[in-house]
Amino acid sequence: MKQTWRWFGPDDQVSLAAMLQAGVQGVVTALHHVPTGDIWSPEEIARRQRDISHHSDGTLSGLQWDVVESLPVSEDIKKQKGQWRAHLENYKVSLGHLAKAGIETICYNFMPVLDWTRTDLKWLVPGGSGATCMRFDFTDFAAFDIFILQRKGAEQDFPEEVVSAAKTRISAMNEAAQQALAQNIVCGLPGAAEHFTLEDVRDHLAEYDAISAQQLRQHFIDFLSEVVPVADELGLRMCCHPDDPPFGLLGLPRVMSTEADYRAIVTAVDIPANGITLCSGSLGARPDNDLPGMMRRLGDRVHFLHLRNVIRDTPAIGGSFYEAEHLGGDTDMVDLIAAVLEEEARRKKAGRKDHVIPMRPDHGQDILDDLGRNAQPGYPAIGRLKGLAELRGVEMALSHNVAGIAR
Ligand code: DNO
Repeated sequence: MKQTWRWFGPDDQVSLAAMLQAGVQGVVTALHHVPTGDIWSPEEIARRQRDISHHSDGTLSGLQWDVVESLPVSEDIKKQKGQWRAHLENYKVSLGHLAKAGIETICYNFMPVLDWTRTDLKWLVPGGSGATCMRFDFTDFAAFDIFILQRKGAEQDFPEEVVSAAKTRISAMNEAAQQALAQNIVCGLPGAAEHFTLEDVRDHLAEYDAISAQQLRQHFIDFLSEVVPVADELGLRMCCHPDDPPFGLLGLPRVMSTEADYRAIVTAVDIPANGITLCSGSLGARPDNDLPGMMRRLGDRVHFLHLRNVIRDTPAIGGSFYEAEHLGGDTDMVDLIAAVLEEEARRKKAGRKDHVIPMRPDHGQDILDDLGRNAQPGYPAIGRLKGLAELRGVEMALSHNVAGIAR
């Protein structure tokens, strides 16, 4: 695996030097300032590449931009309305510019309206260490949906006991707590392409009333049919990030939550450039997603890995979970990494030039000096460094001859 790291650009509180100290080999970033749907110009791409290859004092960092996360797909493309055809053309032009700049791996998602969703950004990790992490609490989410957003029909989307727990929860929250909850959910977490108000969310939801999951999947396939042949021609690898969390929210359609969803998409446009971001943390929030198995069965198309773990409160689909230590959650990370190494060995044998798969330690708990640093939620320096070090250790141990995996 190539050990990469998400960096939000020069304003990121985590410096290039810190990344090098963590042993990072490559960078994952995006032009977050370019509005979704616009073209990424060669100048802006080159400027960001320079931000990565040079420290602020002008000396070389030895790092390069390996993966785009994300080249966002506009709401218009997802809904096939408004400017969607122009956005599609712009997307292809941006791909051309990225290819010219030598960046080959392009991550994106096809989640309607909201990118990743959490209710709590600083939840105390159980055990009393004082570390914090991100959490998705189903009752809080129901409280938001039913009582703050006041979405029509929301109450019918939750089991009765969750509705009544949400009622109790909301009445115990003061105005500030309610605002903080809404902020966490709709405001757009780091990397999200859009930052919405409650009103914006209501407007978007109304537009999705007429779009079924089947139709959204068709829009997705239409997008891929246009974009993937271009990517293929340019020598790029596209990789779709799963829904996070991988179950329905706000009555919206979801089409990238399960192995079956992934299979439908990769076979609909059956060329290698149409690939997957295997995000073990997002997918792992559902007990029926078998991550090592998915890697073994879909590995051929996995162009990018997000390695992260969660602990689920319940075995039900669509419940609460929190972000655990990288080796400590419900996904068997050692088995998953073994599956990755098997895939890399297969690719190497087949002579594929992409036999080293870029991986980033996804998210991290806030520990030690992270507490109080106020870096981007989910993207602390030390919590991620710890995750990366652990993942690297697993890879090294499994790759060692004594473990019997010939690479
Ligand atoms: C969260 C991220 C996501 C991801 C996008 C990809 O931490 O994994 O925001 O970048 O969904 O388009």
